[in-house]
Amino acid sequence: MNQDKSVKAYEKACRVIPGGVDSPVRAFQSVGGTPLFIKKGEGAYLIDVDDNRYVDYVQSWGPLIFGHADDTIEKAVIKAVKKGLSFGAPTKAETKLAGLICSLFPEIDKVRFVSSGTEAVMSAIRLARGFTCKDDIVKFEGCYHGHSDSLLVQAGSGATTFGNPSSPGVPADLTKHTLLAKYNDIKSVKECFKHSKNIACVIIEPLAGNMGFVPADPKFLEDLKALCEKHGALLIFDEVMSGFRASLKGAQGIYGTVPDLVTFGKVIGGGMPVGAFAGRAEIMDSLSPQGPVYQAGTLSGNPVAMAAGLASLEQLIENEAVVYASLEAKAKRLVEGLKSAASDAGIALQVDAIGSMFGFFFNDKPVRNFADALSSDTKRFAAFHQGMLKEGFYFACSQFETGFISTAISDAMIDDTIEAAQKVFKEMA
Ligand code: HOZ
Repeated sequence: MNQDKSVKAYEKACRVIPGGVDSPVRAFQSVGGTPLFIKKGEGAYLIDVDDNRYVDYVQSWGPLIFGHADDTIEKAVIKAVKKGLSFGAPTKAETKLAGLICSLFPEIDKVRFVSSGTEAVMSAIRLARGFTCKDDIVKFEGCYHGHSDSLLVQAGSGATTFGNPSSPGVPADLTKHTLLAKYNDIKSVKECFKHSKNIACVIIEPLAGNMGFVPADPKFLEDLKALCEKHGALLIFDEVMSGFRASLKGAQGIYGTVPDLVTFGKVIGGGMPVGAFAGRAEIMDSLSPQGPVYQAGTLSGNPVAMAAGLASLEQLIENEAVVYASLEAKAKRLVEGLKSAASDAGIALQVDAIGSMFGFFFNDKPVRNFADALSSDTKRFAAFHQGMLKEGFYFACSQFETGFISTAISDAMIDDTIEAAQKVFKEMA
């Protein structure tokens, strides 16, 4: 497979962009080779600047649940673009999208839109602190909640991929308010509450997607909720990845545990930069201008982004039963096929899939937390990634990320993926 043009494009990018990329994981450093430079996306496929086609299991890291350049979303975006790109003033589209979200989640009264998942989480944390008048927060090792200062502590995703789960440039004075607990381990959370009487909130990815794909145990989430209630702390679900992905109601729709605040991103913007945080009116009304907690953004609720989000969510709501059942069946078909192909080659692979999210670890033991995830064989992952790329299949370029199925991916494509994986696993063994 010729990737010369991507290699050249990367060299050129490295001269003017740090590491040649605008988000670290994209650089392919942990899997080797150079990143593909993308010319366009078409349904299930990514097409690079050398005109190679790949079945895309990354889907822009989650947003593209209907695949690339979905017709309905594209039309909605073009219609909105023609009316103006940004106003910095309210539009009815914001109210409509917020209303749609409130109608889906009975426990959500109000929503505020921002431009990214990082911003959504950062704002939700400030709101939780302002509302409870407490300073400390609890996060879990290996969970990634964007790159804001207080949350870049033992973080997953790129931070883990590059072996620096905590970043220089974040003053210790800021992170002293961030307490760490162990995923799926309620005792470690109890320890945090013993240690501090000043905990504003506990934030968790209920389906962790940034240390690889690691679902929470249902009982663990229930216990977490009870513990937060007991101590007067808010429970925040970071559903930037799992929102509208795991099910129409995200992880909440699967587990039934209701958080106090929830953050969204990715699918909620249908491929445009959108994030949101949401919750009960008594909490959300603490936000400025109604309340004292300040949060703002010129591009928040951008009309083009709202149009894409609406087109995406309306399609999902209309086709809920068909879409999610079929996405989950495909995700399971893929991971079960990968597992059996790996096992035929004598390679241990742990797999999981919920809704349209999936993950696999080169590990002989089940992965339930960050330490387990870190014990996976990243060299094997790199070999698999390189091999699959040569066969025309694009997986996330780190062991510590999640895969996504879009409606554009067919059973036949999945079967081809498994066939290619059989070949790659044999070569690896
Ligand atoms: N941290 C993102 C995935 N969890 C990667 C985003 C990107 O590189 O686009």
